[in-house]
Amino acid sequence: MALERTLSIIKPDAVAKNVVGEIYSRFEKAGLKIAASKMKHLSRREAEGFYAVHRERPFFNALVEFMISGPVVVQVLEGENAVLKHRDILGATNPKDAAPGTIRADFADSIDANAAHGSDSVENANIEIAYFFPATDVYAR
Ligand code: RTP
Ligand code: MG
Repeated sequence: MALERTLSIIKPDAVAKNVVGEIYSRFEKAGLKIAASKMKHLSRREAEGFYAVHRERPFFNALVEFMISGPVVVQVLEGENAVLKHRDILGATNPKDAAPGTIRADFADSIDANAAHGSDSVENANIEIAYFFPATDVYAR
Protein backbone atom coordinates (compact mmCIF):
# COMPACT_ATOMS: atom_id res chain seq x y z
CA MET A 1 0.00 0.00 0.00
CA ALA A 2 1.23 3.45 -0.86
CA LEU A 3 0.30 6.81 0.64
CA GLU A 4 -0.77 8.91 -2.34
CA ARG A 5 -2.29 12.27 -3.20
CA THR A 6 -4.83 12.87 -5.96
CA LEU A 7 -6.51 15.93 -7.47
CA SER A 8 -10.29 16.01 -7.22
CA ILE A 9 -12.71 18.53 -8.73
CA ILE A 10 -16.40 18.80 -7.86
CA LYS A 11 -17.71 20.04 -11.22
CA PRO A 12 -20.21 22.91 -11.79
CA ASP A 13 -23.26 20.61 -12.00
CA ALA A 14 -22.63 19.07 -8.57
CA VAL A 15 -21.85 22.46 -7.00
CA ALA A 16 -25.16 23.76 -8.43
CA LYS A 17 -26.98 20.74 -6.95
CA ASN A 18 -25.64 21.68 -3.49
CA VAL A 19 -24.03 18.28 -2.86
CA VAL A 20 -20.49 19.46 -2.03
CA GLY A 21 -20.84 18.37 1.59
CA GLU A 22 -22.33 15.01 0.62
CA ILE A 23 -19.38 14.36 -1.71
CA TYR A 24 -16.82 15.46 0.92
CA SER A 25 -18.50 13.05 3.34
CA ARG A 26 -18.02 10.20 0.88
CA PHE A 27 -14.31 11.05 0.57
CA GLU A 28 -13.93 11.03 4.36
CA LYS A 29 -15.89 7.78 4.81
CA ALA A 30 -13.59 6.14 2.24
CA GLY A 31 -10.57 7.13 4.33
CA LEU A 32 -9.44 9.97 2.06
CA LYS A 33 -8.25 13.07 3.91
CA ILE A 34 -8.65 16.61 2.53
CA ALA A 35 -5.14 18.06 2.25
CA ALA A 36 -6.09 21.22 0.30
CA SER A 37 -9.41 22.76 -0.75
CA LYS A 38 -10.79 25.80 -2.56
CA MET A 39 -13.75 27.04 -4.60
CA LYS A 40 -12.84 28.57 -7.95
CA HIS A 41 -14.57 29.76 -11.12
CA LEU A 42 -12.17 28.58 -13.82
CA SER A 43 -11.27 30.87 -16.69
CA ARG A 44 -11.44 29.43 -20.20
CA ARG A 45 -7.64 29.39 -20.31
CA GLU A 46 -7.44 27.50 -16.99
CA ALA A 47 -9.98 24.88 -18.12
CA GLU A 48 -8.29 24.43 -21.51
CA GLY A 49 -4.91 24.04 -19.81
CA PHE A 50 -6.24 21.54 -17.29
CA TYR A 51 -7.78 19.31 -19.97
CA ALA A 52 -5.05 19.98 -22.59
CA VAL A 53 -4.53 16.22 -23.03
CA HIS A 54 -8.03 16.11 -24.61
CA ARG A 55 -7.46 19.12 -26.92
CA GLU A 56 -7.87 17.08 -30.13
CA ARG A 57 -10.94 15.15 -28.95
CA PRO A 58 -14.38 15.97 -30.41
CA PHE A 59 -15.81 16.67 -26.95
CA PHE A 60 -13.08 19.17 -25.95
CA ASN A 61 -15.05 22.39 -26.56
CA ALA A 62 -18.15 21.09 -24.80
CA LEU A 63 -15.99 19.93 -21.88
CA VAL A 64 -14.37 23.37 -21.52
CA GLU A 65 -17.73 25.19 -21.80
CA PHE A 66 -19.17 22.96 -19.11
CA MET A 67 -16.19 23.38 -16.77
CA ILE A 68 -16.47 27.20 -16.92
CA SER A 69 -20.28 27.25 -16.58
CA GLY A 70 -20.08 27.85 -12.82
CA PRO A 71 -17.73 27.55 -9.85
CA VAL A 72 -16.02 24.26 -9.02
CA VAL A 73 -14.55 22.99 -5.75
CA VAL A 74 -10.99 21.71 -6.09
CA GLN A 75 -9.32 19.50 -3.50
CA VAL A 76 -6.26 17.39 -2.88
CA LEU A 77 -7.13 14.05 -1.29
CA GLU A 78 -4.55 12.01 0.60
CA GLY A 79 -4.64 8.39 1.65
CA GLU A 80 -3.59 4.83 0.90
CA ASN A 81 -3.96 4.20 -2.85
CA ALA A 82 -5.76 7.55 -3.07
CA VAL A 83 -5.71 7.75 -6.90
CA LEU A 84 -7.52 4.45 -7.52
CA LYS A 85 -9.68 4.68 -4.39
CA HIS A 86 -10.97 8.09 -5.51
CA ARG A 87 -11.65 6.85 -9.07
CA ASP A 88 -13.53 3.87 -7.60
CA ILE A 89 -15.88 6.03 -5.53
CA LEU A 90 -16.41 8.39 -8.51
CA GLY A 91 -17.59 5.57 -10.76
CA ALA A 92 -17.41 5.29 -14.54
CA THR A 93 -17.09 8.43 -16.73
CA ASN A 94 -20.58 7.88 -18.15
CA PRO A 95 -23.09 7.78 -15.27
CA LYS A 96 -25.09 5.19 -17.23
CA ASP A 97 -22.17 2.81 -16.67
CA ALA A 98 -21.37 3.88 -13.11
CA ALA A 99 -21.87 1.31 -10.34
CA PRO A 100 -24.73 1.97 -7.89
CA GLY A 101 -23.65 4.03 -4.90
CA THR A 102 -20.86 5.83 -6.75
CA ILE A 103 -20.76 9.64 -6.94
CA ARG A 104 -21.46 9.70 -10.68
CA ALA A 105 -24.30 7.17 -10.40
CA ASP A 106 -25.93 9.27 -7.69
CA PHE A 107 -25.25 12.85 -8.85
CA ALA A 108 -24.26 12.94 -12.55
CA ASP A 109 -26.80 13.62 -15.32
CA SER A 110 -24.74 12.77 -18.41
CA ILE A 111 -21.24 11.96 -19.65
CA ASP A 112 -20.70 15.73 -20.04
CA ALA A 113 -22.16 16.86 -16.73
CA ASN A 114 -20.63 14.06 -14.69
CA ALA A 115 -20.28 15.64 -11.25
CA ALA A 116 -16.59 15.20 -10.49
CA HIS A 117 -13.07 14.72 -11.79
CA GLY A 118 -10.33 12.50 -10.44
CA SER A 119 -6.70 12.16 -11.52
CA ASP A 120 -6.07 8.90 -13.42
CA SER A 121 -2.49 8.17 -12.28
CA VAL A 122 0.00 9.22 -9.60
CA GLU A 123 2.05 10.98 -12.27
CA ASN A 124 -0.93 13.00 -13.53
CA ALA A 125 -2.06 13.66 -9.96
CA ASN A 126 1.24 15.39 -9.20
CA ILE A 127 0.91 17.53 -12.36
CA GLU A 128 -2.75 18.40 -11.64
CA ILE A 129 -2.12 19.21 -7.95
CA ALA A 130 0.67 21.62 -8.96
CA TYR A 131 -1.70 23.17 -11.54
CA PHE A 132 -4.03 24.35 -8.77
CA PHE A 133 -2.06 24.51 -5.52
CA PRO A 134 1.39 25.80 -4.56
CA ALA A 135 3.19 23.16 -2.47
CA THR A 136 2.82 25.37 0.62
CA ASP A 137 -1.02 25.12 0.35
CA VAL A 138 -1.10 21.31 0.54
CA TYR A 139 -1.06 19.95 4.09
CA ALA A 140 0.21 16.50 5.07
CA ARG A 141 -2.60 14.56 6.80
P1 RTP B 1 -12.29 13.25 -15.63
O1 RTP B 1 -10.94 13.46 -16.29
O2 RTP B 1 -13.18 14.46 -15.73
O3 RTP B 1 -12.15 12.74 -14.23
O4 RTP B 1 -13.06 12.09 -16.39
P2 RTP B 1 -12.51 10.68 -16.84
O5 RTP B 1 -11.06 10.54 -16.50
O6 RTP B 1 -13.44 9.65 -16.29
O7 RTP B 1 -12.69 10.77 -18.41
P3 RTP B 1 -11.72 11.41 -19.52
O8 RTP B 1 -11.54 10.40 -20.58
O9 RTP B 1 -10.49 11.99 -18.87
O10 RTP B 1 -12.63 12.58 -20.10
C1 RTP B 1 -12.69 13.86 -19.48
C2 RTP B 1 -14.13 14.33 -19.51
O11 RTP B 1 -14.52 14.55 -20.86
C3 RTP B 1 -15.87 14.19 -21.02
N1 RTP B 1 -15.97 13.14 -22.03
N2 RTP B 1 -16.92 13.13 -22.94
N3 RTP B 1 -18.56 12.45 -25.13
C4 RTP B 1 -17.55 11.67 -24.82
O12 RTP B 1 -17.29 10.65 -25.42
C5 RTP B 1 -16.72 12.05 -23.69
N4 RTP B 1 -15.67 11.38 -23.25
C6 RTP B 1 -15.21 12.08 -22.20
C7 RTP B 1 -16.39 13.67 -19.71
O13 RTP B 1 -17.13 14.71 -19.08
C8 RTP B 1 -15.13 13.33 -18.95
O14 RTP B 1 -15.32 13.48 -17.56
MG1 MG C 1 -9.63 11.98 -17.02
